[in-house]
Amino acid sequence: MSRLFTPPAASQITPEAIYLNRRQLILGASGLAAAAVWPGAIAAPALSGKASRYSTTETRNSYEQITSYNNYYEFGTDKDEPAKNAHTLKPRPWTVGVEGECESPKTFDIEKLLKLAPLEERVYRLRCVEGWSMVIPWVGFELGALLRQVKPTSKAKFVEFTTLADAEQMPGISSRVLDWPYTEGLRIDEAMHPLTLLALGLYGKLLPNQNGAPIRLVVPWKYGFKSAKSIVRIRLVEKQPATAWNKAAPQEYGFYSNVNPAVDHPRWSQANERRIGEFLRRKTLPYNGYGELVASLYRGMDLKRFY
Ligand SMILES: Nc1nc2c(c(=O)[nH]1)N[C@H]1C(S)=C(S)[C@@H](COP(=O)(O)O)O[C@H]1N2
Ligand SMILES: [Mo]
Repeated sequence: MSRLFTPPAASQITPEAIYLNRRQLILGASGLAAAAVWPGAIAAPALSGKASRYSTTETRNSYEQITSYNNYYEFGTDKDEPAKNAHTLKPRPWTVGVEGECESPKTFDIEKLLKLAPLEERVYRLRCVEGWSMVIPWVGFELGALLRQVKPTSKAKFVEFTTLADAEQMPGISSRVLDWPYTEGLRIDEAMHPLTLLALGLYGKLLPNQNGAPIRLVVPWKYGFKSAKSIVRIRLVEKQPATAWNKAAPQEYGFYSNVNPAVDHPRWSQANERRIGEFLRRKTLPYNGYGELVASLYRGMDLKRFY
């Protein structure tokens, strides 16, 4: 079998690294839905495994909460609309182009990624800039593992993510809340950070459409909008890329968007948050609680200016 991912050196293999076991199939709720839309589509693979050392031990939000309270404006701006409308998204066939400032640009087929990428479960906090948060058990692989496959050049200083924008599949595209397609960006060191994940599933099942099927970014120390859903292109670039939210309201949404209780959004205090399912608000932590792992990336930067 050809390999998309160079096997890690023996010393790098962690006990928590888990691989897709294709003989062990379960038909979860999302698997049944997928099979109904695409006859012959693969069932949701079982992706359980030991928790990663990057996982939080906080109580997870339920599958029901994670899949029914969403932001995915391509399917409507109300929290319940993506779950109602996203059945029209077709996550197969699907490819992700990885290109730009690199030696060997490649187009990755989603089925091959599912079979060959070193999948791991990562339980992360997700903090939306609107002031709510959830704890979500993602299944995915490190973005850095994919980027290394295309050999970034020294000019690759930033990464731009472009997501699907298809009016036929996405009813929300007809309203101009954002300049579609939804694009996002990271600095290259943020993109290569081991916390930065490309998720293909959650709760051991393939991603439901409303959560960004078939592949979405997860950057847990940044506000949720950085975690772009249904990605079709990843481009290594020299200059800081424009992002959809920054274009829409530059004074509200900066490029960095690190979770920061000390810097308020013009419309929402960022000092505290409501965990979905809880009543009392809790304090928001700098970098969403991941400061020990990521604060060094921003040493010497004025976080009020680079919000
Ligand atoms: N393409 C796309 N990606 C997106 C969004 C969107 O509207 N479109 N919303 C973002 C926002 S604001 C948040 S908080 C998270 C929500 O992810 P979830 O619904 O899986 O919790 O997705 C982000 N990714
Ligand atoms: Mo968000």
